Amino acid sequence: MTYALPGSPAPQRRPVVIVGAGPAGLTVGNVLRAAGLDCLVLETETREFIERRPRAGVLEEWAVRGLAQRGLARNLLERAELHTACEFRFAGERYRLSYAELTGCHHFVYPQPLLVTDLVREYADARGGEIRFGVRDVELHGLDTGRPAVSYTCPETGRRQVVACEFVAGCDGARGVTRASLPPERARVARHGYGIGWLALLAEAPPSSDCVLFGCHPRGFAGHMPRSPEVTRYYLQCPPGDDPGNWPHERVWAELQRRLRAAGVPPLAEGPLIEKRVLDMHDYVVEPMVFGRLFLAGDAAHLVAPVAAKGMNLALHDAFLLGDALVARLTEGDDSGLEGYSQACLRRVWDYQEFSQWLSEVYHGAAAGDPFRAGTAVARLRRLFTSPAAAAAFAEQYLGSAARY
Ligand code: RFL
Repeated sequence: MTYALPGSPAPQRRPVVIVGAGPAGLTVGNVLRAAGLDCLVLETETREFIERRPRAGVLEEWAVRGLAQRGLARNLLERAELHTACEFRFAGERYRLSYAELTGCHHFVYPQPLLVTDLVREYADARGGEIRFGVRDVELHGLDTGRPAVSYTCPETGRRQVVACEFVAGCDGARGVTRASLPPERARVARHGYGIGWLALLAEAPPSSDCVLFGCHPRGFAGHMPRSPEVTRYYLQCPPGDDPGNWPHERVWAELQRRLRAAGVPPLAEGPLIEKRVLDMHDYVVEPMVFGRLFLAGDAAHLVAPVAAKGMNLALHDAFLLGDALVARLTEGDDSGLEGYSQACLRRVWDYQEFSQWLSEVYHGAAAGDPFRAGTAVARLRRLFTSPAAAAAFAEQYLGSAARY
């Protein structure tokens, strides 16, 4: 079947169409271009927008190694900060967990907009990859045939354009369209809601510690995540669906100071809040991540609430596997990578989801209004600082450094 729309230009042809220019889609595109394969990336936003959108910042060592092996980590390796520890604050005390000593691995802190900027530059400017920004109304066709296609409205002409292809990479994030192309009877979406909100903040203020801080407080969780010498990400637990307007500057800083206070530490360095939004904390996993010629990757396939800073890492894991599998299929006719793709991704995805749930209870138990949950949350915390085996297991999960998933 060929997809042609009346009054539209003749269909173009590419081996792979990638929907979405986030970390997942751009990494897949870079892997394909490095192998000399043609592809097209379709993105609804502008280049300027995606290069500035603030989000994640913590990358695991295996993910950085994977980027470096594919020639995608030059700036990151020069500029990222290395983190070796995190600190829990509860009951007015501080407890530092030096995960690098326990695992030999560390976290790289490199803001997502910088990574996206590097990946776009490498894909479009260095490797000659094609990317169309500002597209509208992306639709997928014929995914369960050998000749799928993707159509979209071209921003310059307003006309529908059709691209015939062999494979579609669905990398359009949590609010994209590709996930909806999986028929419900062929894919299960497993969901989990935490029943809480997080006020996600970016402050123009230097970090107040050399590491990530987790405040587990009866008034709710508070988090401190250094992003750069000038900018710090903070989180405050809040009611789900809360209005960011309920959180003026003074209230935010008073609550952060209160929830992150610990004996012997100076108050947090305050500064203007440059981002303030409420996240509805939830997770989902699509199983399998494949339908016919469509392969989902990253947040399009699974969302993990930012409890343990796992989302971008999982997006990169999928992208490495999908990029390599597409190259093997398109250059050598080897289907094994594509056949095992979903299962190989999901093993790490479910492991990270489980860890995020476990950690969420540590963060939020004290404020659950249930003395039983508060008690078990403190027991989890104390175990990390009384049992070296528990600390080592935590460190391995937090760093994603297990030998196998
Ligand atoms: P993205 O980054 O959302 O990219 C998807 C792209 O697709 C575009 N798009 C479309 N394009 C074409 N057609 C359509 N119909 C489209 N619909 C959407 C979008 O404009 C976008 O450019 O997904 P990807 O590539 O899967 O990457 C996932 C990560 O962005 C995400 O998991 C992380 O940001 C999650 N996350 C964190 N992950 C970490 O590993 N470490 C962290 O420290 C961390 N912190 C965070 C986070 C997410 C946060 N938010 C926004 C919930 C902190 C926050 C506040």
